[in-house]
Amino acid sequence: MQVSKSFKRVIFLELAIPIALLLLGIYHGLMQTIYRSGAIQQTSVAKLDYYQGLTLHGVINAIVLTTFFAVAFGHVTMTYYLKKEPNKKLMWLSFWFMLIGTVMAAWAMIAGKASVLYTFYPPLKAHPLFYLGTALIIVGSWFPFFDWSRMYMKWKKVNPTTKTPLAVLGTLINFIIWFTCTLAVAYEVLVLLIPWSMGWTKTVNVNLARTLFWFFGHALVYFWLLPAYIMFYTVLPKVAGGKLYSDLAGRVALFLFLLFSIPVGVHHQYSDPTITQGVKFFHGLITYGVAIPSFITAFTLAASLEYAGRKNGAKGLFGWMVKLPWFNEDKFLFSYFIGGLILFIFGGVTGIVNASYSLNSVIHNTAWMPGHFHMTVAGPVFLGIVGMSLYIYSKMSGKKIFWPKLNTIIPYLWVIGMLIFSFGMSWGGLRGEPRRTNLGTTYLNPDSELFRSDWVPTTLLAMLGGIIMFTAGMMYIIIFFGTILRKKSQEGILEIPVSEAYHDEKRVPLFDKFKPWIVTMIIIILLAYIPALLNVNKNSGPGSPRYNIDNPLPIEASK
Ligand code: HAS
Repeated sequence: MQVSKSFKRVIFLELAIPIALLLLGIYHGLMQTIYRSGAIQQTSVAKLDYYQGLTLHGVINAIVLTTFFAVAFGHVTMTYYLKKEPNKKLMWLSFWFMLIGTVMAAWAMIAGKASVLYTFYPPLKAHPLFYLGTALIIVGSWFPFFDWSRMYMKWKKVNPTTKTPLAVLGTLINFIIWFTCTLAVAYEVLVLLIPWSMGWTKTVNVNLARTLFWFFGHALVYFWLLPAYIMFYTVLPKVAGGKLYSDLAGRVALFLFLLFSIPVGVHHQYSDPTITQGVKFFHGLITYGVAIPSFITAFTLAASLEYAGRKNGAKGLFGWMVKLPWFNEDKFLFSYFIGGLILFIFGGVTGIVNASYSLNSVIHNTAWMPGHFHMTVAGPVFLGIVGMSLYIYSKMSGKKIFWPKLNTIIPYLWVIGMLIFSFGMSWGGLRGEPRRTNLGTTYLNPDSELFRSDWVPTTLLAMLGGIIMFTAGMMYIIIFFGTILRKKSQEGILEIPVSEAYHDEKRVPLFDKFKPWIVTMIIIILLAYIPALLNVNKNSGPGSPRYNIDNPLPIEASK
């Protein structure tokens, strides 16, 4: 499909800017593993300190990259399937909001005025520009959602009985979740954190802020995941050489995400004493519910891949696995997607461990946690994002991929690094190794009386994994920018592989409209969050003053 120059330009910028920032993002990932292994016993390197680096790592990789990509990919899917480009002015407005927000937050982090990690929990205080910057990124991502909703309604009027394309359905569901959950974080930032960070209010209700953050924070992880799921359902079966096993299964899974992505946030707060057990039980129960669409996805994709393998000539029970295009340069998306899916098997299992109230008390705030979430957000999400960014760029620019052979190997290198890293982190976590801690200055420093020899192998494994991932990440960046620097060899068009459905069930109206699902979503959210908010308002005690990460005294007291 032909698209306008302006459309191309926005998409290229939205893909390339966060990938350029990845240089900083993955460098600080590597540095984390080095600090933690005790290979260095310093609080800073190159004038950036440990927590500054960890904040940059989290914000760039988990907020900036994912949000820019979700918007760019949303533009691409809506345009490709509805055959109409979004409003250009809104596209640019959204881009500028997100870019200015990124620059503001980046300045605050690099200047050392926002070492508050990507969760920015109070009482740690950041510079107001950090909060404003993240708010701008979020608001910038809302504009396209409003425009896509308009485009969709127009399309539906003309095609009332045609099934909404799965990718369009997924994009809209993802942004309904996103819009709803970001309302809570917008309130946290604008009403609680900015006035407190400016010193206009003396204290903040930490528990209320945490609860509002997690209203947003767990839905955020599905906002990361759904673009990858859209690719797995609508693109993967095609590039594997087969068909999507069931179109309806995809719809059911997506609508279940709409119901269950938000009302689970308290599973991050099982250890918060302000929230009562009944509320935690309810959120825990729904957390098991939110695993169901992923189980549906696992079975549907496995069946689709088996079908593809058999179509490619496989025999026997497991022969289909061999007959998939693992190293096919022309179908390089397969390598990125399958790498992500393999990691997600482990990411999913560890997530289900976390969801259990009793098991959670063993692993909460330990290294197990980054072990879990790197196999999710740095698994299917990251590999989906970088693979698809390269694909879209190459197709739309008309440029051939730079170094195609290496390109198919990168995802597997990443998977190997990630499995080693996450194994080290998970093992360490089970032995009590804390997360978000510069272990080199204490527990991994042989001269310290706190030295823990049993954390030596775990942190070394994590560092080895980190080095392998860093290498894979750098190779990817070379290939992405190598492709940008190449000469155009064909006409640039917008094209994404589209999987046909093996079981293309007839249109079920319930799975083709949003209203009943949105109403049910709101009811479950109210049931989950009214008691939680009453709890934190009643049980929180006096509010907290402001703190910086490097000083145990409140800012006012240390002046
Ligand atoms: Fe999680 C903490 C529970 C999914 C990300 N999670 C986090 C944090 C992050 C995160 C970032 O209940 C840390 C936040 C912080 O900084 O404190 N998580 C879950 C559960 C799921 C889950 C139940 N998480 C994700 C996803 C994430 C993500 C997805 C990012 C994208 N998580 C938790 C809990 C905590 C938590 C607690 C808080 C713990 C604490 O104490 O702080 C589920 O959604 C997982 C379901 C997934 C599956 C896997 C399905 C497998 C598939 C692959 C199939 C493979 C095929 C290939 C088909 C059931 C789809 C086969 C072919 C071959 C050839 C082999």
